[in-house]
Amino acid sequence: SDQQSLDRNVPDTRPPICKTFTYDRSNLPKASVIIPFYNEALSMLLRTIHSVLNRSPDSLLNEIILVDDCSPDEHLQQPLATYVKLLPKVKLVRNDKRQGLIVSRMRGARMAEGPVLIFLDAHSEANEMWLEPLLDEIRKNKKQVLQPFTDAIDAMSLEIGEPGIYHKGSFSWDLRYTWIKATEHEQKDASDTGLPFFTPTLVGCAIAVDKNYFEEIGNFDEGLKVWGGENIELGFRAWMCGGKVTTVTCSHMGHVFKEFPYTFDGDKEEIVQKNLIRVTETWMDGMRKYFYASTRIFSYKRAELNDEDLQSLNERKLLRKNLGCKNFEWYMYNIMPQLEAPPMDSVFYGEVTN
Ligand SMILES: [Mn+2]
Repeated sequence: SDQQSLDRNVPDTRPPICKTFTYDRSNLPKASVIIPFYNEALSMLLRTIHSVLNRSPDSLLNEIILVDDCSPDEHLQQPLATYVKLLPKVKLVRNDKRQGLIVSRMRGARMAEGPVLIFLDAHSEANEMWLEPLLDEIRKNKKQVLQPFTDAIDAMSLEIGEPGIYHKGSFSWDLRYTWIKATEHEQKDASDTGLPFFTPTLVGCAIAVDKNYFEEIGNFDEGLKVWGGENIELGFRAWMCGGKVTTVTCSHMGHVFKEFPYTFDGDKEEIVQKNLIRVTETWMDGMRKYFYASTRIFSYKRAELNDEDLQSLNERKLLRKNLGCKNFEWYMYNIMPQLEAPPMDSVFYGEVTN
């Protein structure tokens, strides 16, 4: 019950300029933090919860919603339920069966009472003053999807590492998430000014967004199963449909980058491939050809889509039309010019496998 005693000294990884900023808390919207988990180590989950409770001003934290995606782990049953009852603001709901990360996040989002949603992975640690800079950005402009700056927590020692240099979220033509290094002047600018910088796609482990705006642009695409592609899809959608995607330099969040980010029921590769096909078909217009050229498996899987898949895909295409979103070429030229089109006119382009 004594939260302060559970706090530790962590390295404050924010750029020094951030420590000079002040925020008028009475003017900031309140946040609901949504944390889905599946068989997370209890200690890691509690580290996430306590860091949010300890490092968020009471007046700005509406609630923390834990969504158990049907974890069989015993520690996460009665022991967690009993412990959570001792904590202020923490709600625990459990899925009857596995729903995956994306659907679990949306379950939390629908319950949330705060005007701002913050989706957080269950293996995170919020750093000092993590919340105010995010909320202040949303106060200034609701039509954006934000992420804090992510510091890696070492998966073995569980220590928070030194902050990395500034990267933006990108993707390869097979729609895997990649990082691109910000240019030297962008890096200097970010650390000197503490101002947010734009990013083409989201890393996905922590996302902050105005609840109404998120609903307006179609929430997470719940046709994406379990995990995979949702961070790229949301990046495309926000940019192409009149919003923007930003990394908030002064908000720092520790995160354990796991080898397997989320546990799957079923064939992981196949689920992710189908998700990526869905993202491609919804958003990439004529540039889909580069995606399909990157590996032949996508064409095979595309042929396997059934009527139900195609119907739900059409619903997303309709959403895109109704929102009056720009085309993918606009996105590539304006937001992601660093990514070059593959050499389709060369003799061969593609993969080598054994
Ligand atoms: Mn994660």
